Parts: sequence; C-alpha cells; structure tokens
Amino acid sequence: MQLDLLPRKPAHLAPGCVHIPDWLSLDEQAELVEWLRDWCKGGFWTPTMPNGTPMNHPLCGLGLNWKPYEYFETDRPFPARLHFLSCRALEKTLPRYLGDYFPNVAIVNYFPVGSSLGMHQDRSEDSVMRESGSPIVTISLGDSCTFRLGNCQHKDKPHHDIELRSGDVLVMGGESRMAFHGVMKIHANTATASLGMKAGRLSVTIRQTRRVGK
Ligand SMILES: O=C(O)CCC(=O)C(=O)O
Repeated sequence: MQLDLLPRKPAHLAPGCVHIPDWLSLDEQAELVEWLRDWCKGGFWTPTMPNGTPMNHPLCGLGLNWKPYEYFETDRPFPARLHFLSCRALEKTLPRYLGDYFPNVAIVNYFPVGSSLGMHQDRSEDSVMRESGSPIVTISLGDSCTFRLGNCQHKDKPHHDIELRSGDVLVMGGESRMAFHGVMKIHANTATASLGMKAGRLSVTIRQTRRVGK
C-alpha cells in the first residue's frame, strides 16, 4: 500500500485509537520543541534491555523516568503544559476518558534516523490503568515515521502502518490501550527546518501510570 497516497484526515484507526494529522500548528510545534529543550536538558539516556543490549534510541522521562520495564523516580517534574496539551487531545479524540484522566508522566523518545522501536505493548503502568483503557497520548515532532499499529493479542499481523508527521497526535486508549505497536522507520529530511530540530524524530508520550493518591 502506498502510504503517501492515503488522505491525511482524522481517523479512528481501531476502536480507541485515533490519529489527528497536523494537530499542532507549526508555531505550536516550534514552541513545544523549545520547551522540551529546557525540560529534558541533559536528561536523554539510552537504557539497557534485560538481555544486556542497549535500546537503539535515547529517551528522557518527565514525572517519572523509565527503563525496561519499570518506572523510577526522577527529579524532572511532569510539566503542567503537557497535562493541558494531552487533555486538549483527549477532548478531540476520546473525551469519555477526560473525567478520570490525571497524567503524571511523559516519556520523550528521540529517534535518530536509522533507529526503530520493535512491536511492544505498554505494560509498565499499574494494571488498573491498563485495564481501564487509560489513554496514552503521543505527539510527534521532527522527521516523520512509519508507525505500526497491531492487534492486542500478539506482535504479528493483522497490523496497520500509518505515517506520523510532525504535529500529529495519536491517542491509544480503550480497546486499543494494549495494542502492540512500534516505530518501523524514521524518514530522513522530512522535518521543516524552521522547527529548529536536528535530524530525527521526537515523540512525546503522555500517560497516567497510577491512580491518583497511589
Ligand atoms: O514514538 C512513538 O510514536 C511511539 C513510542 C512508543 O511506542 C513508546 O514510547 O512506547
């Protein structure tokens, strides 16, 4: 299938999974890149997998940091701006989750050109959050990528490939909260120079890891 020929319009890719292309304006993207520079300064690191190999992209945790497969404390706070941004995304996508949504963590991934992220489920959050379908809101910045949305049972087909471009938002909640997903490819030189980012892609993944008060 020729991905670039598909129209870019808001789409329910599966129940509970919504993609909104061009959700942030270019000015808002540039502003977010600037904020991230400040929030994540000196904070990107490359965790090691349980088999001893390093992950192939660095990340920075805000609110809590993350390594395979657990959260741990960090002195980097979760920015209120990301709370507001993710609520704004939910209003447009899965408003039914807003009443119970208190995000406390953003994992900011930096994907250099040539890196990828294998098919996985996000399982490090408390089971009550996973089972309630608590959404994960992902904002893309910089180079575009091929994102693969799979099914909830296993890493194999059926899956669905979509292009995520800078400014897009993807929300995975409800029935899609436990869908396997991954980043297959980063498309070099697809970012707008005015974003002021070096080559590669940032993804800001905003989530609630535990119930309030836990
Ligand atoms: O970068 C993305 O779009 C997805 C990142 C992801 O799957 C994750 O952080 O678990």
